Amino acid sequence: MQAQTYFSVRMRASQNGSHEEEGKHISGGECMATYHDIPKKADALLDKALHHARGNPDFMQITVEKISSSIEQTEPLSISTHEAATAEEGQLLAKELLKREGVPVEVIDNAYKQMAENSVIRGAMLFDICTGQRVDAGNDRGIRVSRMDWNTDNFEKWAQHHKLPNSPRVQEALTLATKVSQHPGSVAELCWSDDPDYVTGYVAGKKGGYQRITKLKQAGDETGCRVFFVNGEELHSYVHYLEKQPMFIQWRDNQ
Ligand code: PML
Ligand code: MG
Ligand code: MG
Ligand code: MG
Repeated sequence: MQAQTYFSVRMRASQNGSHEEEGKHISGGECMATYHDIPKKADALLDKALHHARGNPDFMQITVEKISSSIEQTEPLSISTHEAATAEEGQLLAKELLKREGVPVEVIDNAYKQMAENSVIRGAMLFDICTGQRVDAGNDRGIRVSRMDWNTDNFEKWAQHHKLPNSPRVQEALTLATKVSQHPGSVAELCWSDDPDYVTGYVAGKKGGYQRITKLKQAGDETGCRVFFVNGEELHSYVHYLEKQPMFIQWRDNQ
């Protein structure tokens, strides 16, 4: 049990009404804070939502909840970056990397087909690699991974060591991908941003770690993707892990 009490702080913002009112999703974010740090962390989320390339929100919700369960701690996934000259080249590589993580081709194809049909999902779609079927509720909410964070000082040391940009976006994405990958039922993740000005995405998995691909879509495209490929998991406990199990990422900075 950690000595400190932590709080989950999460934000979602939309335009033309709330998400429930079919508003356009603008931004979301999650972190964990001590009581003392809640104002600072909530302010960072507020700032993220108010200055977003997808537009200005007219609905925002920031939720603060005390965390009662003990917080796990884990190392970030290993990282690599693949240069792609075009989105087509990047997408071919993404499919290849998913295959290497053990996702069957038919399941990858089905996921891409469903992605094209449901382009506005806010959270993640879940696909079972045994049946190829989408196994979350199938609505436009998807599953939202929550209750994770990576101390910024530690992240900055990690970024410097790996000669990567000191970017909150990479920090958030690698935090999420690491938490997801930690679960024994997770096989792989495929993600790219719904921000029109950000075209780098990644495939993450237990074999290859966090594998960035520098171009997965055209600039200006507001269609994002987040898919988790799972291996025959009991869904209720898997989703509970994604939404509720608190986790800190901590890099050993003695290397
Ligand atoms: C997002 O912005 O929603 C996801 C970004 C994924 C890629 C981050 C990176 O490694 O550059
Ligand atoms: Mg985003
Ligand atoms: Mg954070
Ligand atoms: Mg704006």
